[in-house]
Amino acid sequence: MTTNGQTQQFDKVAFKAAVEKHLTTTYANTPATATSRSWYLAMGRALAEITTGDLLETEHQLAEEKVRSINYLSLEFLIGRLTGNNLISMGLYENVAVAMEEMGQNLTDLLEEERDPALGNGGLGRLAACFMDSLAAQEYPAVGYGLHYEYGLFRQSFENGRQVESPDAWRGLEGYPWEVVRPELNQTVSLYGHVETYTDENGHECRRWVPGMTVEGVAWDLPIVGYDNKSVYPLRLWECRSPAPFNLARFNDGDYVGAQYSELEAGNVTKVLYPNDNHDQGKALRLMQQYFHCACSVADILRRHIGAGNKIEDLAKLETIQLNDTHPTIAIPELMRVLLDEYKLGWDTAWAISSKTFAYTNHTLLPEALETWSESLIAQMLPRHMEIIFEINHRFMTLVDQTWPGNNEVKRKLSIIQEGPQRMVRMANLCVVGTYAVNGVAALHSELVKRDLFPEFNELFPGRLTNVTNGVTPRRWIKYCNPGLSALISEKVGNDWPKDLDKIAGLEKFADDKAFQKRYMAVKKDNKQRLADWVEENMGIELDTNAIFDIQIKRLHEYKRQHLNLLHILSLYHRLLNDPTFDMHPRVFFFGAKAAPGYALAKDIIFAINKIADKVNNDPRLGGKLKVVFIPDYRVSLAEILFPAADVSEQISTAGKEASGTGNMKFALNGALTIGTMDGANVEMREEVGDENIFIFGLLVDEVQKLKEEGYDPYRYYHADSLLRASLDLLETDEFTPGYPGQLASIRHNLLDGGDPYLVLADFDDYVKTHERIDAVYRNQQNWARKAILNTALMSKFSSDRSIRDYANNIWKLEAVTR
Ligand code: F55
Repeated sequence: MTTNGQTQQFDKVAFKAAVEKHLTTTYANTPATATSRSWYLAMGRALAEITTGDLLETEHQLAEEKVRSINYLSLEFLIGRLTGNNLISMGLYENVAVAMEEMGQNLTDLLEEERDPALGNGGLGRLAACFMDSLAAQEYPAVGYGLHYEYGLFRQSFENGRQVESPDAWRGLEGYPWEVVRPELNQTVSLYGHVETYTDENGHECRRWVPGMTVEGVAWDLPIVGYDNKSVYPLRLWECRSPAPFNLARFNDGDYVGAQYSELEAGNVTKVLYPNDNHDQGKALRLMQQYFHCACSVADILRRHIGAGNKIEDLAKLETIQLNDTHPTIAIPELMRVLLDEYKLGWDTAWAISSKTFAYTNHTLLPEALETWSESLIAQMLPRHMEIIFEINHRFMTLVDQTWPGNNEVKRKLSIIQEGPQRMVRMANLCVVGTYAVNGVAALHSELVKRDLFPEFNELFPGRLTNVTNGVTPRRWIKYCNPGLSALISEKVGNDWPKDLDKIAGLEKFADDKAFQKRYMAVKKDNKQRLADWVEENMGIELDTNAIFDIQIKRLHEYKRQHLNLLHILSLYHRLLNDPTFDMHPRVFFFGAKAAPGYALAKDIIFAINKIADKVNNDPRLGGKLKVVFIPDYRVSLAEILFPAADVSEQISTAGKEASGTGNMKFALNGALTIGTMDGANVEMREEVGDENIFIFGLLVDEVQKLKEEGYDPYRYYHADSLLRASLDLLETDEFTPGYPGQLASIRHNLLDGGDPYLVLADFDDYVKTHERIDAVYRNQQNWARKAILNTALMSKFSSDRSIRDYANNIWKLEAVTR
């Protein structure tokens, strides 16, 4: 691992002493008897001493200089392990490796002791983590605000092929070494109760919230370390604690005890991350999480703002708040409440401040993922907020009426309140009305947000709806996870590429260089071996690294179409066994995916993949040409092994459904070739790498819409395509579930009689043929190497540093501040 030019001052003797001190006094061990885990913890604490100091100094400097900051509000930050990454950012990787070696410890082994903090579901949470890394790397003043879940995303295991979930106590018994509790930042959060009218000292009639109960918000800071600079920003995670004994007494009084509290103990609010991605469940405890997160974060932003000697009227000048999807939307009425009821500002003043402070990122068009909350639930839990939402909507409806006089249709469509048997609050509409910028996450997605989701809003607020294409951090997703490739890149283009990814374009001129191709492919081979070793050790499956490693890793969802991949595997199985003329280069298909615990079909797809894997991997008739590996408990630390080892990246969502994708970018940066639809960021990746260096297939967005309008009939494809028919029919037999035919039939049933909502059958034939092209190209290793190199070389657009600069320049109007 190469070091940065400008490393932290490192005093090895002092560092070793700090590690030993933590080993003995914090973890009650001796160097002679300590386990690797204790050594890892002690090392983590010693490093955190450095970053905590830098964090406080950065905080102090930014407050003194009264600079503009971004506050990134997200219910999820899927940060992954911090130790290795922070060592790289601090420029201390090699120094610390030597120091630990002198104490008889191997750094690589110690890093394996860290559990992944899995405080997110998937792409949305991981994006937030990449963004924090890029904010710090470029020194854009920032605070990340999230929740301190006691349990992160569930751990996944398989029992007889079926997903089993277990709790993820990511902090262990000892606590997480990188976090520091900040008791002086505690907040009190109110819930329930009622709203009353009172007369203030000037004789004005005012409204105020009389809460029914309060809970305590405790701040935990994690350090986000700027790569090769001295800035450290906080990722501030709020933990909910039961009210103090004083409140408990009120609670027990009887006055405040309503049926509504019974199941909602304060200690439960931040117990667990909700495991749904792209699906809104509407649970009361989830709304409470959202409000708790927003109330603590808004209060902390105001504490910083006022505490630094600024006027409330200047809030939008100095602070901007980015809402990561609609999950923190309740921050808008919360800020309004504080400005109106606590700072006593008039509505127009308060609204001018609030609507110039917030911006919103949309991550999905899927109707089932667009959040709504029932009016009755909000009115019960947050009565004053419901009043404020009604007032926002009332004023907004007046504006709509001025623009489209008498048009009730458009009013119904745009209203924040959805009428019906029970009135619902549409959080996305509230966001569009209450923010100064709304962005989608890839060019295609942002166009669809304007064209299909919010066309009238786009007319009403011209310029408010924009695009910021997602990106990923090159520090974690190349430098840290792929040291072999990193060394090769540095040799050719110098050491600056991790903070200036445009430099990586310097590789382009080596794409045809035979010697370079060899070395590039040798790195790939090593990375495939690393993955193969992991699979052998953890799953007992032996793999040949000469095979094509074909990988699909992402949440399990119908729209992502893992079952299209599976049907292709079944088609290969069928051909290998039934068509003597059929030949293929050996392939290993890897999957990694968690299914939301309540998502039955997604779980059935996992079961089917596991069952098919069992059979295929042990069937001598296949001559070792086909292997299927479902990696259990897919998570960031496994992603770090998988992305560098891929030859082929599966990005096969139905066109128009995947907002962006970010795994697609990680694969291509690490030299995998994409097979993908014209969806999300795939479209822009094709623009960058050129059509010859990506395998595009399938229906386009407009073709999908047209086919659906005409009346899509999956049976048409079933009857017309014998390979498809044979593949689908295998699911009805007991080929993969001996003695139990029909165990995999739900997938076939969904695709045929269930109407195939994501057009799997319509794209099957093109998908199979495109895989045949991949097979042919792979046989020419020079040609393959050339394409792979060009993928790495031409992907610099997809650095999250560029995404953050886009936000900073076009939305936040934010300047970097160096320390
Ligand atoms: C989590 C919770 C809820 Cl309630 C809804 C959605 C999610 C979630 O995890 N969404 C998610 O991951 N969305 C993804 O965001 C990525 C980053 O923008 C995109 O790349 C990806 O296309 C999108 O599906």
